[in-house]
Amino acid sequence: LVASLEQVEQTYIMVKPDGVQRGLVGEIISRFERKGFKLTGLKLFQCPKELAEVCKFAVGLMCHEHYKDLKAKSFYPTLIDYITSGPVVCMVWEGVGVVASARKLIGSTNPLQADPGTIRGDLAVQTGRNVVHGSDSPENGKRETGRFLLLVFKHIITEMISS
Ligand code: RTP
Repeated sequence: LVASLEQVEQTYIMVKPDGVQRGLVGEIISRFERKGFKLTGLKLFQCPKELAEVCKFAVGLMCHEHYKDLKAKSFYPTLIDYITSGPVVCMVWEGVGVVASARKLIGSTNPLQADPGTIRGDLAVQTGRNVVHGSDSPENGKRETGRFLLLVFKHIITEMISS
């Protein structure tokens, strides 16, 4: 009843290539499950680097709208190299207050400043290898979840055409 009175949100969580490579997918999923949020989407995806650089759609899928805002930053090329260096695990999690709560579970961008008990605080040391992404607002949660669904539909349609 409480949940029905409050706003159920969706957030887009992405285990970055270092998290997948280090075998942290289960650990990260487990933290969201134990907190009590609901997993409503899951897909392993690898973005070809050429696509990430030239195709707005793919950059959006992989790097989210706010990465576009980071385009002028000196670390942007490194960020693209990092995010396209291996498969990522894309997820949608649902629940009341899930956007802000997920950011707390994830911890500060710089893992050295992230509190112990958070994913980055416990499992990472470098900003450029900070294991996981989470939407930073309910609006971006909707936007990034929308892109995730497009990615899944695109995959299903490609499979249907090629079979
Ligand atoms: P995210 O979008 O990945 O959840 O990260 P965030 O909101 O905590 O941080 P944001 O400022 O949006 O930065 C996005 C990602 O870019 C990389 N980064 N590198 N100085 C650097 O080298 C630097 N700063 C940011 C990180 O991977 C960060 O998560």
